[in-house]
Amino acid sequence: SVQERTYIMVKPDGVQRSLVGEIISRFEKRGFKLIALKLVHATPEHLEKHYADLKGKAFFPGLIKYMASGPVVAMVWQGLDAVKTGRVMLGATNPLASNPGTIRGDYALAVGRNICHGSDAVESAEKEIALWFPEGVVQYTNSQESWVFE
Ligand code: YYY
Ligand code: MG
Repeated sequence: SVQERTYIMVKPDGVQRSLVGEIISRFEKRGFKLIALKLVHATPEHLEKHYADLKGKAFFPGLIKYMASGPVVAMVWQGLDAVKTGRVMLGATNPLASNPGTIRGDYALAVGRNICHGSDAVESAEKEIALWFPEGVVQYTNSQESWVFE
């Protein structure tokens, strides 16, 4: 749906490597609407909730340590098929398998330093948005909408 929302996050390596603007720019130019954004240095406890589904995986402790190593940029983007399209724009989890033209395919090499996160389903997007933005998202009219959608 046109109202679909996804949670997109620039990970600590993306922030350190000055890729925040680039990643935001791709979502803006594609036609998605930014409805929430903040820079946060998340705690391990918060990140364990975000990645609760992966608890028990061998890479889980390293993943939490990496994600807590610096600030991340937390965002909510809204638009047509935002969850699936967002994942396509990010590329495969392992950057070596990501196509050029995707964010990971253009800027990353290692699975454990893949610079960005995107929700994998509408239900997980709703959970992640609630976790990172308990204060809620921002309501406003974007005048470009009528030019982006039929
Ligand atoms: O949703 P996505 O980020 O593409 O992958 P997930 O399977 O949810 O894993 C989350 C995160 O964990 C991934 O972005 C990198 C890291 N990771 C890893 O370090 N090693 C793996 N073998 C798999 C995932
Ligand atoms: Mg995932």
